[in-house]
Order: sequence, then C-alpha cells, then structure tokens
Amino acid sequence: MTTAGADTLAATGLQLSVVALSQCVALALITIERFPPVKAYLAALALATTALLPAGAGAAHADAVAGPPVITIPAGQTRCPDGYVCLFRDYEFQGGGYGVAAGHSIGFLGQVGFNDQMSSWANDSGRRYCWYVDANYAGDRHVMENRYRVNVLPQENDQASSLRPC
Ligand SMILES: [Ca+2]
Repeated sequence: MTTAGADTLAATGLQLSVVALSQCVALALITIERFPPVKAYLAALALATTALLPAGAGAAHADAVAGPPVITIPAGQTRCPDGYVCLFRDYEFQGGGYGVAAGHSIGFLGQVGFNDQMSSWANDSGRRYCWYVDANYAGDRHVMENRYRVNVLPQENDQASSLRPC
C-alpha cells in the first residue's frame, strides 16, 4: 500500500468517526433536551463538532461570514442580516428567532431552543439551504432558495428540526 493510500484511508476513517460523533451528540441532545444546564454544555460541544466536519459534509465553507455561526434575532426585527439564513418564530418574520451564518449547519435546532418552532424564514446567506422535519437532516426536506422570504405552509408550521446548505 502506498503512503498516499494510507493517508486516504486515515482521512476517511477520521471523517467517518467525526460524523459518527456528531450523530451521537445530536442523539444525546434529544435525550437531554429537558435538562437545561447540560443542554447548554452539549450545544456548545455540538457546534464545536460541526466545525470539525470537512467542507464536503456541509460544515464550514470558504464563503462563511466573519460573524458568529449563530445569532439571535430579537422580536420585532424582521430583517435577516446579509450572510445569514434566518428562522422566525411566527409568520411574517415576526417573533424573533435565529440566524445561521452561511456554510454552517445545525443538526438539531433544540441546541438553540428552537426545535419545532419555525413559522417563516428568510435566506440572505448567499447560498441554497434546506430545512428538515427531523433532527440530523432526516425526514421531509424543504428547499430554502437564496434571497427568498417564505411563510411555511400550515402543515409545515412548527416542524423544522435541522438545517444545512444543500
Ligand atoms: Ca420536527
């Protein structure tokens, strides 16, 4: 076996173990959702794990903005800052919510206390995103085109559990 082959194998192994770790953390988060202090710690851990994922897995990309990976949008602010995809608690971009910086993913929105909360979204991230009905990008997938602002359909209301570039 050549050195290059060994390197490729090692890289693949690392990638698989990071993905497995990420999924373990997300599952643990679902379990631990009801314990806020532990939840806050695990949320930080999960974000750190996401940052470790290679670019191909939908984590940090070259077009990521310089700001924080997740920002809070206060109630009353309907604008989504450039470079972010924004999730709002209520229809018509009301009720506040969260912005996720371009290139970043959230495998479980419960990490930021926003599981099954989203009623509208605005994508000003510069790239296409998708939100998913279940954690870990599972369940029904819904496309969020760049520069669109959308009230979700009634049957999609308060369903979003994860999102990532797609
Ligand atoms: Ca859900």
